[in-house]
Order: sequence, then C-alpha cells, then structure tokens
Amino acid sequence: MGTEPEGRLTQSWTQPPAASRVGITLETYILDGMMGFPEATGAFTSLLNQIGLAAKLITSKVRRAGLANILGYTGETNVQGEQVQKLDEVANETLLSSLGRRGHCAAVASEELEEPRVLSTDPRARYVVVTDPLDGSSNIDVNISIGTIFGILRKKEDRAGAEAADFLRPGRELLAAGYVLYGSSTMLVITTGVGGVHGFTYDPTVGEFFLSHENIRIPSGGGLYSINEGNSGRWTEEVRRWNAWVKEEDKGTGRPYACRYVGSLVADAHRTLLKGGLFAYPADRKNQRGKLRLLYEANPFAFVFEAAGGRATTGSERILDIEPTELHQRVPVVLGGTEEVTLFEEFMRGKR
Ligand code: AFP
Repeated sequence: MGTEPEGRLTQSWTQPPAASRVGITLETYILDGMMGFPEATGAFTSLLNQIGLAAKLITSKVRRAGLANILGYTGETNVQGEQVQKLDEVANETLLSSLGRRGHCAAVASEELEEPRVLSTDPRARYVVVTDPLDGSSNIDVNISIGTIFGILRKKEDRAGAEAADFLRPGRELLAAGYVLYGSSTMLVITTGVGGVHGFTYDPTVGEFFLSHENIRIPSGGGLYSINEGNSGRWTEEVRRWNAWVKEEDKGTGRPYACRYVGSLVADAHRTLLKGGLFAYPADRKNQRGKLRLLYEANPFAFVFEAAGGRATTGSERILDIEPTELHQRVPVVLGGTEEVTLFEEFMRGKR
C-alpha cells in the first residue's frame, strides 16, 4: 500500500478521495488506503487501526475521569520534571498495550518514558511510534480540552528491536502523523503527508470515528494569534515587535488580531488548523530552546500543518528538517498559515 514499501507513502494513501467520502468510518478509510496496494502486508493498516482503538479507549477514560475518581497526582514526576497525573499514565499504558498487541510496532518513544519502550523484537515489526499520550495534562482537572499526539516512522533496518537512532530522524521522514482532541467531541485528525489531512469525529453511541472534516486546508488570514503572553517579559526583541504588530490597529490588514490561548497544544493547534492564524511557542529567556518537544509534539504537528497547506518553523528553520540529537529535545514552534508564518519569520530576521 505504498505504506509498506520503503520511503514515502504513495498512490492511494496519498490521493485525496475523488468524491466526498464524508461519513465513512476511520476503519474504512484506513482499509481503503491499503486496497490500492495488493502487495501490502497489512502491517501499517493494522498499526493505524490500533491507534484508532487506543483513541477510543483513552476517550472513554478521559470522559469518565471525574466519575472514576482517577484525577489527581501520583506524586511522581516524569522525565520533564513535571508532575504526572494518573490520566497521563493511563493514556500512556493504553497506547503501549494497543500498539503492542499486533506485533507491528517495534518500539514507542513517549513523553512519559525516559527511554523508548521496545514492544516487539521480531524483525518483522517495521515501525516505531512517537507520542505524547496525553498532552495538556495540566488542563485535565479544570475540564479543558486535552489530546494525544502521534507520529509513525519506519524502522531503519529489518533487525530485531529498535534503538534511539530509529527515533532521532527529521520529521520529514514521518509516514503518518496526527492527533486526537478530547474536546466537546473527540476528533482524530490524521495525515500520511501529501494525501491531505482528514478529521474523524467520534460518535460514542456507536463507538466509531466517522469522517467529518475531509481534506482540511488551513485558511489564510484568520485574524487570530495564539501565544502565552504571560511570557512576554522573557521574549526576544523580535518576538515582542511581532506581538506589538499583531495588536496594532490597522483596518487594511484586519488588525488587531484576536488572541486565543488554551494552553493545550492540541487544542490551540487544532483551532489554528481549522480557523487560520498562527500558534507560537517561541524560545524565551527561561525556555532557551523553546518549551515544546521536537519528536512527539512539534514534528507531528509540523507534518499535519504542511500537509494542510500551512507552514511550521522554529522562526528561522523548517521544523521537519531538524536533525534531532535527543529523544526529549525541545524546540521553538510556530505553526500556521503560510502568510502568517512567513511574516513571523520576517520579524525574526529583523526585516520588519
Ligand atoms: P502540560 O501537559 O504540562 O499541560 O503542558 C502542555 C504543553 O506542553 C502544551 O500542550 C502547551 O502548548 C504548552 O505546554 C503550554 O505551555 P504554557 O503553560 O507555558 O503556556
């Protein structure tokens, strides 16, 4: 299925559906992707299905979190030095066990794990997954949208297990990436790259994801910006100049732009993808390399935004071209429509 052979995905995985297919299930979408490739072994298809299953299981846990009394801190800290809440662990274990069940995923690198977890030592397990199983966890106990972020890479060689080198690869090598948003409804957004970005909304009454947002393209303009303004005292002069510009009054360019900031990357990025504008978490005096993580936060979103016709940059460099050196490496992140991101970069280069 073009997913199975080496390198990038091709043909039916990368073709947007000819006629509208709104209403088909995620499973049908995934299976249809495989149908164009008679030589497909089904491994990639199966992996995507397991991600869909994990999304259903996590959504049910997120929805019942208060009822099941599983909110609250465990008292432990994760590798980022943040307090781990129980739901983070639940989401992490749910994803790991779903991905481990069919034997196609060799290993997972997760925000919750210091080192990758090997799931299969069978050399036929040809994929590795990067994930932030429950992003925005500080929003859990105030009932605000959170999400799961994922990316799939092909393992470098057909040998047993996986090692750090299988994960330390530029985001442009992703075979697929996406996220699940646990919002007013649960949505799974996925792309295999040039085939476009597709959004599936979960119907809890039947337990299925249905295609609701076909071939998402980020609108240009939008008049929205999303940034933690509380950090402005720590920003560089260039970021402050850009920020002052978006707040200036100017009818011609539709300014001032409206500010929207949830503090959950999945929610802020999803709104930006659908409504346009720009999301930024730049480097600042405290977070000198940025705050967000390259492998499992920035790269999957960069992959999604580019596939939707937008751009993703650090402010000076394309995110998908960064050669990672560490599993939990941080990076400045700017996501948005082409014009908005290009303008931000002009400010960063001192051209404005
Ligand atoms: P938590 O998972 O600790 O809530 O962090 C969320 C996050 O990594 C990302 O989802 C947000 O975009 C970003 O942090 C928000 O950071 P600030 O709270 O510093 O604005």
